[in-house]
Amino acid sequence: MIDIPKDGKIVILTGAGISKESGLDTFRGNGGLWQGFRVEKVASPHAFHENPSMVHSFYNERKSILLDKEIKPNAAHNALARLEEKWQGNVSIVTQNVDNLHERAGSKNLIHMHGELLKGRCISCDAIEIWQEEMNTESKCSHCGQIGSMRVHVVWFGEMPLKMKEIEHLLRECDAFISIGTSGNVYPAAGFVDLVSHYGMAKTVELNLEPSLNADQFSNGAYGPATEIVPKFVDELLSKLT
Ligand code: BJW
Repeated sequence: MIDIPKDGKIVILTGAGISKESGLDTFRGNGGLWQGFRVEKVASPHAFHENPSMVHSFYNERKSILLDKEIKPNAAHNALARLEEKWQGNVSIVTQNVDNLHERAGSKNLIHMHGELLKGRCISCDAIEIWQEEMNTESKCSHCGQIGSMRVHVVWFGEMPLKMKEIEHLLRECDAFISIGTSGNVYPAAGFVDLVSHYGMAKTVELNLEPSLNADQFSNGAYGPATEIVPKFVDELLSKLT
């Protein structure tokens, strides 16, 4: 159990592990490959330039899985939404996930630092729009009318993650930083715990199936499936309020 003020500011970083038990694959565990490609080979501007059809297929397939009615927020997403609703201080979620399970669970204070799978972006005019259907090399931007200029609105390797200024501000100000279901392979997210520790006295907690690459940088850790350890952690935090 961590000791933070009842009205303390909590920042939660989530990764693919929180959505695993909803039926979405992680990137680096079993099933972390797509048709034999490592994610680095598909999620990059270079891959899109060389083979846009392959990259569109990768994201079209993931979109159709996310839109399957069997895919729902799980007990971990629900617990974080409950924490945001009941906690007396501020709770912010910074997710690396491009799925929409946090918002479907009811989380409101949410930043998608690696973008959103169900949106498209025009590389010609930069307009962003909801895009749930398949995208291909003939897709047309509804803003500027350009054909073939649409890409999925996600952040690939070598691109700047979204809302970094806002995230850095949250990390600087927080009383507790909780990292859930992320392997610590990908920067800048993997460096957040180091930043938080550098900035001040915030408590840092890792909740994961197994210790991540940077587990030793956290002051506390609990290990197990997200649907078990996240609700338990949230219940413990909320029990401080009664
Ligand atoms: C469970 C569970 C259960 C399982 N319950 N848990 C050297 C040093 C520093 C940086 C670099 C470097 N070389 C290159 C870089 C930069 C590069 C990078 O980090 N590369 C690494 C490979 C080294 N980063 C970038 O290019 C980023 N941009 C950037 O750095 O810009 C410059 C900059 C400078 C300064 C400040 C800011 C910026 C962009 C990164 C974009 C990443 N994009 C992807 C794809 C997004 C679109 C898509 O979804 O297709 O994002 S890659 C992929 O990895 C995806 C994820 O968000 C991301 C992180 O993965 P995550 O979530 O950690 O998943 P896994 O699979 O790795 O781990 C799952 C975890 O769940 C495991 O720990 C399991 O134990 C756990 N788990 N089941 C609980 N049931």
